[in-house]
Amino acid sequence: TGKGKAPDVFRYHYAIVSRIPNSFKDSSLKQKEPAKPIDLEKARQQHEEYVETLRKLGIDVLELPLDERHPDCVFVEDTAVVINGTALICRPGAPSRLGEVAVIRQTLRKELGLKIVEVDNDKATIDGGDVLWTGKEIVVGLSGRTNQEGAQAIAKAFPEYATCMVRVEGALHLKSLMSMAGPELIAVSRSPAAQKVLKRVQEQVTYSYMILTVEEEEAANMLYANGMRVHLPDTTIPKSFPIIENKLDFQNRYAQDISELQKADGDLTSMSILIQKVKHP
Ligand code: CIR
Repeated sequence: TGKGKAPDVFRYHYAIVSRIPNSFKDSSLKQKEPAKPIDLEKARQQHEEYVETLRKLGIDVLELPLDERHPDCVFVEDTAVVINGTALICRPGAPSRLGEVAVIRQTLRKELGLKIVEVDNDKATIDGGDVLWTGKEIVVGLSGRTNQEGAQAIAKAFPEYATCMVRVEGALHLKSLMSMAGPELIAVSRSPAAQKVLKRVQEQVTYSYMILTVEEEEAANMLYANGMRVHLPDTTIPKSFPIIENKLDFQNRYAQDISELQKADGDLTSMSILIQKVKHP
């Protein structure tokens, strides 16, 4: 089966991922107390499978070497927002993660030739996990990690698109609660926390979107690229899996288990930065 048709905005050529350091096991940030112990070998295996899955989508994956000084470095999504050839280098809201951006900046600039934009307000914090690019506009979650100054920096970096802000509670990031599951299609769970934030999104956005309602909160984070979806497996999302499986236009899809990364609050979008091919003049 060929690759599905996707509008150009969701057609990606490259991805940046980062390998998992040993420090991930004990020193990565975790919301849940007590945290479940992480099986490092299994985490690495799942990450390798994730990379393979990205390759199956036709994406050329750049794997950065692991960085022991940054236990959360596998969650590259939080370090940069890349839309349409421009990369905004984030200022992650967790102080332990600020240093992760250096290698990402370098890679985006030198290896991928993107236009780099820096945040010029040192009060601003941004985690890329709070930035939902719908293909038409940008929704920024104001969370424990991303503040108003951060949202303003995003709006300034991408003046060609409308940017709106929504308050996020009860989740680490906006994209822990919703994600794009197709062109003009937002996946979101039935959970009260997710529905509350969805309502705020719908009040703020310029376009209207279709909604795919799933059951488990973590099922709402999927990865849509090149006409295909990557979602969690039935072992993780038993109630939502049949909903996803039965969607007729979801023929091209991959189930990817990331259970060990979820223990550190990772999700499918958090482990890659997706990038379109830049047209050099
Ligand atoms: C953190 O707390 O920053 C990491 N342990 C998890 C970040 C996950 N990022 C994301 O979903 N965008």
